[in-house]
Amino acid sequence: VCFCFYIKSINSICFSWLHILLYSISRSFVIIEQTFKEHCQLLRKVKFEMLTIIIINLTDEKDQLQRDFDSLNKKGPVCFFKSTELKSWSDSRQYCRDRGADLVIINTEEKQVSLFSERVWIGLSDTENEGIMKWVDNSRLKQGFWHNGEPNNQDGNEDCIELMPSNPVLNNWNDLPCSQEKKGFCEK
Ligand SMILES: [Ca+2]
Ligand SMILES: [Ca+2]
Repeated sequence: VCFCFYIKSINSICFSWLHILLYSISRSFVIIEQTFKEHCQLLRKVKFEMLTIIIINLTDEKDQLQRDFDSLNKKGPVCFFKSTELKSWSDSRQYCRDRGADLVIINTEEKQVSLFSERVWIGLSDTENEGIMKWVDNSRLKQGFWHNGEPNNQDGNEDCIELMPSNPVLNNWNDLPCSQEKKGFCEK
């Protein structure tokens, strides 16, 4: 009887332990599953936010490209050419205007290129007010690509601007007397 009782007790203890073990394992699975779900949700949220940022950036970029495209279409293709005769700044400007163009306006670094090998008039001057440089469309100069020491308004008589291609491309403007004769850098 004693022996049987002992066996029954052992069985009972083993069963209880087994029950606890199974419960622990199933509980662990539940926790793992829950943690996995939370991680997935977090990843989905982060991915969604990143995609939203990318979409916003791409939309901004698309809008900017559309604006640039519209602006180019409005202006049409830009064409540069050089006058064929040596003339004063005003006469060079007239030469350009007679051909549906004007002296060039260089308001970006991209346009500050040396297309020609000789010195040419550009569409910039301070004839109206000394020291206040204006383009031929009456806009004020914002960024200049001056040669060292220029503009110096030498002898108080230098109001028209030339481009000197033999100098570094971002430092080759000089003011000169408007009556000097040069070819004009025209933009159509
Ligand atoms: Ca001047
Ligand atoms: Ca000068």
